[in-house]
Amino acid sequence: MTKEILPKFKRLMPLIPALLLSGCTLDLLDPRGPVGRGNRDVMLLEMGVMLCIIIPVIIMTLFFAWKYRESNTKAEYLPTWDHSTKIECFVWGIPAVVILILGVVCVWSSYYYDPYRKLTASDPSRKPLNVEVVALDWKWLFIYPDQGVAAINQLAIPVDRPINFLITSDAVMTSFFIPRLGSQVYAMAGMQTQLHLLADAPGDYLGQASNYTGAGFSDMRFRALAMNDGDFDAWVEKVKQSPNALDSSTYPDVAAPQQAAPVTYYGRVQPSLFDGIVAKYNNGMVMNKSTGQMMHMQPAPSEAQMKE
Ligand SMILES: [Cu+2]
Repeated sequence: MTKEILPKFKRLMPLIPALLLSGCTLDLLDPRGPVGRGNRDVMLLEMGVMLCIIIPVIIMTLFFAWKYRESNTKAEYLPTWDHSTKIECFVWGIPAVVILILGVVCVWSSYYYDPYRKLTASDPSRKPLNVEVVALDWKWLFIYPDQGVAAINQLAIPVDRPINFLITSDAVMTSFFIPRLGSQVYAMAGMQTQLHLLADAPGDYLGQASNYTGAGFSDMRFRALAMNDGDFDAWVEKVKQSPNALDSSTYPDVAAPQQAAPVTYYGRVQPSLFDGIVAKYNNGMVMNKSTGQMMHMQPAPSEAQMKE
């Protein structure tokens, strides 16, 4: 019985990895923008370089164990051997070359794909879109300062237009990440981090918090909707229709901890609210983005202050 089944099964074994892979979509390996593609290429290149070591080492380990087995009396036997320049060259030379290659790739990609480096669209007349991102417990607030609107857990972005994200947190530290567009960047209270991304195809991409932050963390996700200009303008109009306003009187409720927060639109946003959120953690000070000077700012109220 076993003798009949085993040879048949062996012939099918190469199909097993294919079955395992068909079940998952690997966002990181299927990017939709230049930064995501660059991240993927660097990752694959580094994996390739490392496999150049791992595969020969595994093969040699098995081969040497088999060749110098106790029962093989024909193999070379050197009980007093203690040095081989040839082996030393391999043992030190190959790792040195690998570290050199990985080092050059690492330094180059750190500068080239620096999240703070500004991007230009294929059509340079397309101005970047500013989006202010606030990480809350456990939801994402996206403020569009130039459009005067905001949304919870939904990010709409026009295709082929650079997006300048300015990121902070009004809760614990977490990380802002849209895997198909590339580069994750930390969100920290009192800090303003930056990220420049560009989507080159319309679509609905997953966005997430990639730092564990407690109870509501698993629902701290959003949809990043990349759309053409007409659809983006329509989206902004739709958000503007919302009667909800985001200002210092409504902000504490918006920022209060909430699990699995639904998508919510705000048709009006108080100007400089983002600066106020940053200023909350810096004794009312915030850096002016155009001049780099520190300026005083009315801190955004917190839930505790409203209850007093
Ligand atoms: Cu880390």
